[in-house]
Amino acid sequence: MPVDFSGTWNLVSNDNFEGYMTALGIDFATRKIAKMLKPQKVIKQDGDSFSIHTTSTFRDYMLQFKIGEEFEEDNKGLDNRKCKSLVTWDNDKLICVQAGEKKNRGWTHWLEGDDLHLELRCENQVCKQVFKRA
Ligand code: VLP
Repeated sequence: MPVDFSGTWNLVSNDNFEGYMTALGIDFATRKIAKMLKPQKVIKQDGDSFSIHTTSTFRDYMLQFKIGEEFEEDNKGLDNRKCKSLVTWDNDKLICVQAGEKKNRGWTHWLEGDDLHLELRCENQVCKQVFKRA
């Protein structure tokens, strides 16, 4: 039985989001707003099908995927770059590789105790986010 990420999660910590956003080429004004946000994630997991809805007072981002099936990701409202994205399991970690213009782009989700962890990677920058159940 794989782990179940389903639920509503609130951001409690966000290390080096600034570095990650800069690597993505997000402009200064947008970064200033974005780093103040406390996004919420609503994750639905049904077998190999996932939806991850990240919401905030500023912008929302909806991602839907199936494990092992590459898809076109548009990153609309984020950096708006298109990627070929692929999510796979690595033991109990969910790993996404976002192939495109930016090197080393992707993310990893895992559960640790009662917390949801997210590592966001772009080029040489790593952002570490922790969420608690709402
Ligand atoms: C863009 C970069 C902030 C900053 C400007 C807008 C949506 C894994 C994955 C599912 C993400 C979140 C990416 C955040 C990139 C910010 C608006 C913030 C709220 O999550 O859960 O897509 O990639």
